[in-house]
Amino acid sequence: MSGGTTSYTVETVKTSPFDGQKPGTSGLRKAVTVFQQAHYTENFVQAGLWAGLGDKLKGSVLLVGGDGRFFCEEAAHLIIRIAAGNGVSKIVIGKKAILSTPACSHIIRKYKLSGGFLLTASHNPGGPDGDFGIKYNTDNGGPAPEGVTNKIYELTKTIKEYKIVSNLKVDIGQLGTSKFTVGGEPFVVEVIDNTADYVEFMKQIFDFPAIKTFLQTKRVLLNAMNGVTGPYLRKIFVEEMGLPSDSCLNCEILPDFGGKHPDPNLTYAKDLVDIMKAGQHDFAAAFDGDGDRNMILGHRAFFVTPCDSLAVLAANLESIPYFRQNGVKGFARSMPTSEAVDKVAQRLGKDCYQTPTGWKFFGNLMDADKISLCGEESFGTGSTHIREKDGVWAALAWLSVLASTKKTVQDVLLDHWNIYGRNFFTRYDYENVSSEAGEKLIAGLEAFIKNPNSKGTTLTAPTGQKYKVAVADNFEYTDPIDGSVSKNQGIRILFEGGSRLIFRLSGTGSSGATIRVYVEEYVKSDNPSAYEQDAQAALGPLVAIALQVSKLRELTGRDQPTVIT
Ligand code: G16
Repeated sequence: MSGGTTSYTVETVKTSPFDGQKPGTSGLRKAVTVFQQAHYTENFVQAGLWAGLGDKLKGSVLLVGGDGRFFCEEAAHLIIRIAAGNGVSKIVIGKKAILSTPACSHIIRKYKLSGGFLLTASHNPGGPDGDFGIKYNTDNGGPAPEGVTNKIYELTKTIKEYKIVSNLKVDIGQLGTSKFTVGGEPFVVEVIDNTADYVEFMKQIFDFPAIKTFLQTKRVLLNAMNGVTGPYLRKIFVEEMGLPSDSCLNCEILPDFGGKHPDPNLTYAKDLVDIMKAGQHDFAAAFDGDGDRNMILGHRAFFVTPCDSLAVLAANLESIPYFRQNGVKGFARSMPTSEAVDKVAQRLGKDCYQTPTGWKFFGNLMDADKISLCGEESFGTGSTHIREKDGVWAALAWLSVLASTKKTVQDVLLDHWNIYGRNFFTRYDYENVSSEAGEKLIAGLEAFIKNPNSKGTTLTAPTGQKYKVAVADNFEYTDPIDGSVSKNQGIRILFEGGSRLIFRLSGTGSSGATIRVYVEEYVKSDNPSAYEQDAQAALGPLVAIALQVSKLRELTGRDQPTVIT
């Protein structure tokens, strides 16, 4: 492939700012129609280049990859043209702009690229009426830290022009390298295979032959939910591990994810849960649109909460060659994630860090070698192998644990609770609530935590259980590596005995507000009849207190959450 000898000229296009281009928990996510407005995507990409690369912009080498959702290819072409206009020397891009988020992180690190643009709204629905998203990742392969995302936002508020080579056309449907001359300087676009680098990397991290042997006697289902993981699942589980092709479900990447919500949880992956309930399979995993989230199920749809998944992996990392070779440092979890992993850290004598929600907060800890494994209640699990959470990696990690312990998923969990006790955990999501109701709810809780009488007060559930407030605050995080401070990261009501209620507004929605209520109750290991209960039954009283103290029903008019996980 080659762009020929034509010399291209850079144009400077006049523009004006758009409101609301503030990156959320993970990049800018809006309706596709918002991104399709003239200059909207261009402004954000230009601001991303300035903020992300500063004086290293000229001559930089960037990755572009996306989850295949509607508008990905158009956005990729725009990024190529704007990058060319800004003196970027090379773009590395997946064929048809397709790369999973974990693969993007790996490729940036492996080839020592300057950074990259990830085109995804993750688990949000896609299609012309769905959502699109753009995220800038830095040269460590991870999401840009807040310093950079804040700078992007500031730049989008004052942007007056962007640079572009609007007539530059590249065929991104074919592997190979295209060379151009832009303003007298060389500009290269390299289209790479979607899965090769990532699959190769997984083979270095895990013991593929051991997993393959284990899988010979097991029935397994892997659900790509029509997101980006389909081709990765086929390569790894069908071609490498020899599973029958019908083990991998919904593996065709669809621009609208088949009209579904590509979010691997009990609500949006209910089809998989129902198949698992029939009892024909031993293990299942599902992945989100861009492949960084995972849900793990055992026989008869035994659900592993992401919090427990993190804790179990932390306790069993020696099952995985990568950790046997590199050793295990500390662990980290986002604040709303249950304290199950803390208990493993304590027993193993490791540090355990508590960060705000958002994978970007783990980056510094990983780069400083403070942690080896981290995770979030929002179905994210990952390690230092890259700087994003990694769905397929998590499934392989679980299969490694099962292969080495020779136990079922349920028995792994029962044994874990028997040692550490159980942190019952659930999250209630109220999606698409009005922004006003969301803000009022947080304001009411702010008043509760600021009231000096709240600490020490006892809250009583309608069923009589009592919980005494030990701490009530709005979580603030000081990054132990760079000292940066992130305030207002979620209302915490912490009770004596280790139970917790957390309230936050989601930072990944594209309109209105999503209220998240996180509920956790700890039961000690000496009480098997308590820790073997159904989680929703065990958490009922605390959920009732959460609804009371937040006045959620009154403020939102909602009787039921949209999603319970
Ligand atoms: C993103 C972030 C995660 C975060 C999740 C939920 O995940 O990368 O760190 O936990 O959003 O955030 P919120 O509660 O603010 O909606 P993803 O998979 O959407 O990129």
